[in-house]
Amino acid sequence: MIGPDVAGIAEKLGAAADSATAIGQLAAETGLDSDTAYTVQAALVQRRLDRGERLVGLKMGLTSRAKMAQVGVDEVIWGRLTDVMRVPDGGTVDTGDFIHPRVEPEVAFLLDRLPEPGEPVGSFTRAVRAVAPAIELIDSRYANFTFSLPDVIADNTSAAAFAIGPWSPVPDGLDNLGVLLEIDGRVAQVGSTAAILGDPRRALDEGLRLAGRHGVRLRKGWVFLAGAATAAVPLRPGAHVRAVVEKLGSASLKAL
Ligand code: OOG
Ligand code: MG
Repeated sequence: MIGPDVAGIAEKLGAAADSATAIGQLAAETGLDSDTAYTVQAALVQRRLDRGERLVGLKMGLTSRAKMAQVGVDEVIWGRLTDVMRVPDGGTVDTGDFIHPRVEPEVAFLLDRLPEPGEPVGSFTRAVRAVAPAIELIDSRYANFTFSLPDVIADNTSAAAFAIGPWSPVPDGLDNLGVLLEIDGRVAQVGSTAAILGDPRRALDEGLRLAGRHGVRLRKGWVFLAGAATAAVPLRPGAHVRAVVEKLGSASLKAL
């Protein structure tokens, strides 16, 4: 049997991102399942690496009920981050580079000594050197930000840009810190890190396990986004965005 055209789907998604033009969903018509969708994701990100981008980390998606409910997909997913997606803390993004950008508050980990593939994380403080508040800018390449599970996996889990606030040493507890997303100084979303799989440290176990299934090894020095604790909010031109995580401080960006 001939399977879905992995290279062709990756090319369509890459062209949609490059031209900031939405496309229709592809999984149903091409018979794409979640496993093959990760192969499409690898090809889509390879397109970026081929033009000189570097892999700098991994992001988790749909690790909170708020996110699952917002997009109507209820499985934890993961995607790849490259250097070009990183915006300096306090930096500027151009909304014109994206289709329908949304922002969400995240907790970032700076990875250190990780277990061998297949091994559990074991000591979190060995695996993670530092933690930081972060903002993820997501931009589904599908029209109306609407997708199935394989569609969003193939689309590199809507990854588009991210900003990371100041790094802090790993605090004693990460499981119940208040999270705020502010737009122009007004609170747009409120949550707790408890919303992230009960404790964002679990996101790392899930990331190691799920990425490991596809032969992807997390690296020392990589950034790891644990997944948003709240729903995402549309990013409008001119907006000042700040994500605040209790004990960790804040990350911010401005939109043109
Ligand atoms: C998928 C990406 C989800 C998160 O933090 O849950 C994600 C989407 O919502 O488009 O990044
Ligand atoms: Mg996210």
